Amino acid sequence: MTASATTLTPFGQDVLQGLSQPQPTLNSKWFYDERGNALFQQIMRCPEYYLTGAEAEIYRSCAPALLEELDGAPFDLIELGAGDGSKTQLLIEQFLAAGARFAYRPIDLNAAALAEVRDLIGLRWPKLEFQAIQGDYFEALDRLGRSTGSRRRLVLFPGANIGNFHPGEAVRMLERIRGFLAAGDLLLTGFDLKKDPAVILAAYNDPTGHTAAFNLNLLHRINRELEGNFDLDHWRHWETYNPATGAACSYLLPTSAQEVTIRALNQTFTFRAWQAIAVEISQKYSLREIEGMAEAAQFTCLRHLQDARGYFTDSLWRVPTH
Ligand code: AVI
Repeated sequence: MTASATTLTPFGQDVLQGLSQPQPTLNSKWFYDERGNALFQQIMRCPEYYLTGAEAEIYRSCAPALLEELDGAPFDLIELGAGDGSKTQLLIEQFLAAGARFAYRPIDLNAAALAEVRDLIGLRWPKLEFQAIQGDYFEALDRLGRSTGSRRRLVLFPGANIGNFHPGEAVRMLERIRGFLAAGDLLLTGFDLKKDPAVILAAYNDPTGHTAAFNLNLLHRINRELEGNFDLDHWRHWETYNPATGAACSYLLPTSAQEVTIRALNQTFTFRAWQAIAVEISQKYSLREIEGMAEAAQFTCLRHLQDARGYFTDSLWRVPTH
């Protein structure tokens, strides 16, 4: 008998649903348990994973462009997915040096990451108004409430996290964010750009194997949390990049036929040799496509802030007045 969906954790429900499809999938949002977070930190330090350095380069110099759009008015700096907050600190430093008046309100699912950011901010800038909000983006935005327009909002959505959604879903998500903003509010979103496919493939195939370990950790997590018996010696990480669509996709591949029992789901899944489980999309965009997304989500695209190599953009959008 299959475990009833109601008795399962959200992780269990999602795994059951994903692995029961003709094309099995696992959602990459489940990568980030404690081990997954540590592995992602290692990926961000890999020289091949250019995204982190490129965005830090942009954050180091983008404050004047942002402040210019804010016209000296006080504002709330809201960050979706605070991570370790290191890039945002680059921005806060410049904002404070320029005399900007603002409160910093990071949002993250991970309570430990938020506690670290709180400690760091408390140490460096004890007088800065700070509010950490734990939860998923929309739950947390709900708690903050809709913008009344009396105090401007600058929302940061960094790290190319938007790329982990299929393009249609990404637009819907940006539209939802817009629902919490008022005319004149700003959204700064990190997008990884289309480029030499070899550079993109290398970023998701580092020779040290951190990305492979990161993806395979999802099977470990199923074994640990849902009493699965994936035999990790028979699964491989595989990456593809399609320059026509801009989709970089990760798969987990069984090198021989596998029968996997997941006790918490009361289910056994069979996989033929090389039958892929799709796990992650990391969508790459052109500047033109990003401008189209801004329009579709009813924002005005103000400017693209890019790194010197043109690998990455943080695109600055405003909610128009009508
Ligand atoms: C978090 N996200 C933007 C990363 C990316 O590039 O898609 C996750 C990642 N997956 C493998 N390497 C990094």
